[in-house]
Amino acid sequence: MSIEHRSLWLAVVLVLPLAIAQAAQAETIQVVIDKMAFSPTAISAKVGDTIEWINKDPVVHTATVKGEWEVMLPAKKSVTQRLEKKEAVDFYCRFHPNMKGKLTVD
Ligand SMILES: [Cu+2]
Repeated sequence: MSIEHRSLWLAVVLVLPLAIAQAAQAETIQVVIDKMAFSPTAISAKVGDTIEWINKDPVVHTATVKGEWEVMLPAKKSVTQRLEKKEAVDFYCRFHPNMKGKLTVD
């Protein structure tokens, strides 16, 4: 086996499984907004995961954590948000404050 082939083989054996393992760890969590409600209302995630907010309603919503952050959710659109830090927060829609949920990022 030539040196080039050997290093290629090492890359496949050593690096590829690591890359696959890391990709498998970060998840995308779908949260659907339909008929003025978040679903699910309790979201459990890990740092590095992504939330895909899917707004099926014909009106704009937000996912707002008071004093922290806000994601605008345009009508009939999806928005992704990468979770960068650990937190346990209540979120709501600024325009329809009765729309609520809880997000826990570990
Ligand atoms: Cu709303």
